[in-house]
Amino acid sequence: PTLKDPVTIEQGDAGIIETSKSDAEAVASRITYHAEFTLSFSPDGFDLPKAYFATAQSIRDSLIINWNATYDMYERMNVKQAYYLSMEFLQGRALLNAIGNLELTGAYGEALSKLGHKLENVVSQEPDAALGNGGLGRLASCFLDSLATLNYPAWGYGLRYKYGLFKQLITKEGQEEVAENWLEMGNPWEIVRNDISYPIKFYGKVVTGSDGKKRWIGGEDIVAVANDIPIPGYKTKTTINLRLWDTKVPPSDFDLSAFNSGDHTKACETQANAEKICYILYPGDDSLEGKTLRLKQQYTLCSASLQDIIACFEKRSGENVMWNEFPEKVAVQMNDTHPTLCIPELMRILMDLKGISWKEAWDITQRTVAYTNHTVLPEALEKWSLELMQKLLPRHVEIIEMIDEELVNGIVAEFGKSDPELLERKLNAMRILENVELPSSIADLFIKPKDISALDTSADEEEDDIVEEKEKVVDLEAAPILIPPKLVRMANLCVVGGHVVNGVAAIHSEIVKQDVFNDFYKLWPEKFQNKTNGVTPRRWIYYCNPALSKIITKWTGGEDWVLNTEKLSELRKFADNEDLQSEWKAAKRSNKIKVVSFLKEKTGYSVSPDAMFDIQVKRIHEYKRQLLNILGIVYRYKKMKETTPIERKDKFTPRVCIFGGKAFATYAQAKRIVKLISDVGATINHDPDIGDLLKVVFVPDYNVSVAELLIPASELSQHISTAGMEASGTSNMKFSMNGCILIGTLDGANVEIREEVGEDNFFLFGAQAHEISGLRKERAEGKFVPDPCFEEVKEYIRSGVFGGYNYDELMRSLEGNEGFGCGDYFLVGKDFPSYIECQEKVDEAYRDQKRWTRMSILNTGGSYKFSSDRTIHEYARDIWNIQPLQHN
Ligand code: GPQ
Repeated sequence: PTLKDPVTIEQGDAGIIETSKSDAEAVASRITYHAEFTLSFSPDGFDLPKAYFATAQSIRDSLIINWNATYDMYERMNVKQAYYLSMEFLQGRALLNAIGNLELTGAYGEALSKLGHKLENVVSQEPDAALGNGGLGRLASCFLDSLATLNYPAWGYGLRYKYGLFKQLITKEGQEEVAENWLEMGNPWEIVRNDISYPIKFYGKVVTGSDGKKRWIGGEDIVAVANDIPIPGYKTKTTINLRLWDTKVPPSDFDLSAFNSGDHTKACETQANAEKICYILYPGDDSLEGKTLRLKQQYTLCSASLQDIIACFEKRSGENVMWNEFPEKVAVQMNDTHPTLCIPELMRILMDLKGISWKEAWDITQRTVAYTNHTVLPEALEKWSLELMQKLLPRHVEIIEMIDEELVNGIVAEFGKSDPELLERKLNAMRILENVELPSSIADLFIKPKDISALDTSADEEEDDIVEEKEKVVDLEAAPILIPPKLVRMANLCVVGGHVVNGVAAIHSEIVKQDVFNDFYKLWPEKFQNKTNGVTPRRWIYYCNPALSKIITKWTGGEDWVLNTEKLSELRKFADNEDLQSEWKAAKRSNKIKVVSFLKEKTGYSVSPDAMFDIQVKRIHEYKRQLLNILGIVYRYKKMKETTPIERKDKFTPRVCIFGGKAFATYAQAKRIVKLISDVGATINHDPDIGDLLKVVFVPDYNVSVAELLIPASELSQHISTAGMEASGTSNMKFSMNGCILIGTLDGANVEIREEVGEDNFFLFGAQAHEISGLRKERAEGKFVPDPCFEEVKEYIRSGVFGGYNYDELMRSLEGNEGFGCGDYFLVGKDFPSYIECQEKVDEAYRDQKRWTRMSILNTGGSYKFSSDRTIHEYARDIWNIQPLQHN
């Protein structure tokens, strides 16, 4: 099976199929061909890592054929295409998904076994592509899967980070972070396109040419190079593209004379400067750190992607480029505010490079871009220093200032000048620029002391009165004056510059309209939409849970549920069927047994597969309230210790409580929570009084692949954020699909999941979103009286039962009235009693296994709404206006 014995191939429905030999033989010869000629291994007896690379290379051939066919079709048909811009794509592994989507699982399994390997061992060799932090990045990846599967003409654009999300170690100190060099062994999926690259500029200055046109010159120049990752759809030839940009110094910029004169460091400096832009995935998750590098990353994504999109539009337009038709061919979706610079960048390109007027460019931009909001946490709404942006992107700041000025004029026109207070409130809420003086014609309306920002030294110093004012105030105060920094509010720019703003779950979209962007909503109600998130049923049921998939296929009468998720609802009518129930339980048990070995291997702890698997896996964040979960466990443990051994067995349902998730490296409170969980585990898991009644395990380095193992084995999962704070959540959907019952608050997509699966099949507790501000106020006024059980559990932790670490600071955050770091902002104390009570109901329900299995079946049967196929159809119809395009 080498070049002497070439493999003849033919296009099947979704890939290459060997004609003259059996599929498995053809596949085996392709694998050995790649082992020998692509990777230069000896084809005889290659080890597991090599088997992975050769297998991936062989499937990549099929993907490339399909990728090219899909691309050619888009070119030929010149249809409207959507572009999903995201700073994160949390792809996970690709091999099993690719083989399965091409319907070659059987052939590959057989071929690999001929070559001495098991398919499942080969696929687990692949490192996770972790170019994302959590939900937002994984959503982007689920969307790509649905787009390809549903044959929508669409691409993803992102950055090719050399180091993905850090690897998490759990040591005696708690969480430690290690760099994740996922590309160390090379990446068989990427196709480097050295011929597709675009110039990117930073710094420099703006000059006006003799023709009156603005030009951005000087500064630092780099190039962005395309790396394409083919994304195969399920059972379709459509293979779309995830184009990831890598940054390099322009070829002509290498400082040869510096190198020749011996200054090697200087010669390599520009190289390193350009390359470091794509070194690391910014580890921020729902947090904001203003860093030049991050802004460079964001601009690189926006500029390279738009240049590419525009080049494609021009090419497909031929001789006659009609710019006003751009929005009829292009839809750009901004995944949160990270790609906001798309707006001024599109304006810049259209005006400065294509000679289009402001008015027309603004119309085109607005009709092209749309914005998805993923959080209402105020600290996560990105704001950039105007000063930093001015230095790095001077032309964009001019454009943003113009947009802001037009907005201000629009607000004045709308609200008039008769009520200065109302007008001022509107301007403060809606302006893109914060702490930046208003044009004097408008500022004069407000009879107030001069705007503090006029004191900024960067203000126009030629105006004597301002300088005098500054001195006067400084004298009067005799203390340093805090000058509020001038900021650019990216979310406001998105709302103003895009034609649609959407939230990611029904309750979240309401909060977006009624609270976060209420002033905009009142002005432009038609801009606001909801698009409840979804997850791909391919990765999150079909591939990760083959045991359950077989049962679903059997009881729904075929595999079409993988594409038509509504078919899952047919399971409902068999929820009480004893045969289904016993098959269902057996599948869950076999998945649990896999997790038992995994936990043993990763943590050393032995757990029983007979206990209830109770899981909370997600980024560690105070608002997600892992602390509530672990306090509940400690309370349970304390009660167990207070009970006689016989009573204990009767009273408590055995549980294995599993946690997983990464804390942002500098988020001290989140790291304390990780430490507490692992300390509690260390004590309880070694307590002979407790045995299998309770185990607590923190799984290190939670990622997509670990999720694929844990979720199918879960029985109870926790989605217990303070109501109103989790925009949607997406793991809740994955758990429910896999027959796991949720315990949760009325937050994010929990609300809709509960509606779909039925309230009897969801464990609900806690305060509701509309009550939260009142409850916080009550606390701040010192009126909240915590339940004794809450005081008891904190006291127990403080007493040192869980080792020598001082948990006082962590416990104090749950006490007091107000302030950062105390005052229980996330209302753990308020919800604690109802959480404990609800957990007792969980115990009771689990003791009745028939009832539990019924609830489990009804969860899977009620989860079909949460397929990302449904979500993508809605985006395509309501925001992008794109149609599916099939290969014939
Ligand atoms: N989300 Cl703004 C992230 O994972 N990272 C972010 O930076 C922001 C949001 C999540 C959000 O917290 C979840 O509730 C959502 O389910 C998820 O985005 C996808 O919409």
